[in-house]
Amino acid sequence: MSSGSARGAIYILNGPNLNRLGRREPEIYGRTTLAEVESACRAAAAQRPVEFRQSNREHQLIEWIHEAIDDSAAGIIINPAAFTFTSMAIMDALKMFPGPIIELHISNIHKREPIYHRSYMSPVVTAVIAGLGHKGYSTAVRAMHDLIE
Ligand code: CA2
Repeated sequence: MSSGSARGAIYILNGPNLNRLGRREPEIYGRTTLAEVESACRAAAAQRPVEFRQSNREHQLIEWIHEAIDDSAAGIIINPAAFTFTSMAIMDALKMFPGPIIELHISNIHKREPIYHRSYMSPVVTAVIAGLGHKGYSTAVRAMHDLIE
C-alpha cells in the first residue's frame, strides 16, 4: 500500500546531462531525445498529471523533491544520472518522501565500470529499473500506476 496521494502527480526528475540525450553516446543512451521521452511518459500516464523536469544542478533536484512532498505527489521517478553515485543530499531528500519512488537508469549501470555500481539511491527507493533504454521511462510510469493503486 502506498502513501502517495491517489490524485497527485507523478514527478519524473532527471539529473545532469540528460538534456543532451539523443545527441551523444548513442551506443549507450540511444538516439531518443529527452523531449521524446517526456511525450512517451505523458502518454503512459494517461489522465494522471505528470511533472517532467530536468536539471544539471543538485540543489534544483532537491528543491523539486521537496515540492513533490509539499504537493502530495503520487510518486517520484528519478534518473539522478551522475548524482546517483555522489549525492547523500538527494538520498536524504528522497527519504522524506512518503510515497513510492522508482530509481531509473537508461543503461544497465551494473554492467558498466565499477564506478557506476554503487548507488546512494537504491537503498531508499521502492524499485530500480536499469538497462531498458529510453523505454524504461514508460515502463516506470506503468509500474508507478501499479504502485499507486
Ligand atoms: O543510464 C542512465 O540513465 C544513467 O543514469 C545516465 C548517467 C550515468 O552517469 C549513469 O551512470 C547512468 C549519465 C547521463 C549522461 O547523459 C548523457 C546524455 C546524452 C549523451 C551522453 C550522456
